[in-house]
Amino acid sequence: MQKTLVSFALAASIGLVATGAQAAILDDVKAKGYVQCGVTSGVPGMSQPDANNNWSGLEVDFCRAVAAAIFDDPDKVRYTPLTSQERFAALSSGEIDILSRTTTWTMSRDTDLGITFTGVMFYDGQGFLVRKADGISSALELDGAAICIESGTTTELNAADYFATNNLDFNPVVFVDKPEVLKAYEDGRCDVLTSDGSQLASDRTKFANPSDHVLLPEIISKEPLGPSVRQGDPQWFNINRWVYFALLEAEELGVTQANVDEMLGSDNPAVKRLLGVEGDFGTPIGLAANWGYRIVKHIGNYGETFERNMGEGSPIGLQRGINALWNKGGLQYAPPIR
Ligand SMILES: N[C@@H](CCC(=O)N[C@@H](CS)C(=O)NCC(=O)O)C(=O)O
Repeated sequence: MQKTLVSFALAASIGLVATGAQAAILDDVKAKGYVQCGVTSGVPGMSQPDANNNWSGLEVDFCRAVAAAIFDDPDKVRYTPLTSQERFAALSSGEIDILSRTTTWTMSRDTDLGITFTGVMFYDGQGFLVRKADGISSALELDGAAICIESGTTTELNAADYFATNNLDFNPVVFVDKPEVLKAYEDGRCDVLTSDGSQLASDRTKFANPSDHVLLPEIISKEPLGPSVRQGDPQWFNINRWVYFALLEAEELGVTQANVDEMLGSDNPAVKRLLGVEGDFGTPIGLAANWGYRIVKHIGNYGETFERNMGEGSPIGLQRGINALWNKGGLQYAPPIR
């Protein structure tokens, strides 16, 4: 009997610890007053600091949206630049609260590293950038080429697969961070730069003469890039997942940064739920009822952040393509808020 009681008490205390752990990240974030967000060392359009260390980009906007939902203040974010190799340990160890850094959702990362992906901010694929002067028109002409790559990436693995599958050789020139990769390519130490297509578009903007470099037509992989969080905290996972969905839902419903206040008076029940005018979808995830309003007020909807950071009017100049909403021919789709 005594034994049963003891084990019950033990189980209960373990249960309590587990429950405490579940709420830990949001509580910790609220207590410290900011979200710690893992980013790149600088990829324009995704995450890039300016001269005053103000970060911007699509992936930065995701962290800002989480801060807006929690604090009604998108500036309550601190940034940790990470190399490809450092990023997962930084998340699993608790050094950062969110990893939002050009990171491809793969099975092993999702199941074997103590982290969980929460959505896809950018559906991407790996491509190749070469000097126009070299006159190369297809990746199949790259036999024996020296290729600049960052280590600890899917990029490295996909290149190996692609060249092996096509019975081609290549000479990988591998670096641990982005500035080294770019410098090596610019210095002519390699013939080819390979990375996620979005990054190649971004990298090109950094070169002295962007039009001297061309993207080859082959896209050799699927690179669903999205934020991830530590495993074991369903509340933090849900917050991150639903912040992403709210960005999409706002776009689908036509709620923008410019009209969000007017939309508070909308008759559309879906708009009312998104903005917290009707129902309370905040309390179950530890947020205020108007968490969706806060996101759109401070960040805008998904389409607005895409256009501002990566879109045709931005220096990166990408079309929406498969990142359009599902009802506009793309893959971006949010389950309903109800
Ligand atoms: N999406 C790929 C590649 C991501 C990646 O880390 N790419 C490098 C460049 S190829 C990067 O973003 N570097 C930024 C940095 O080191 O700051 C992955 O998740 O493995």
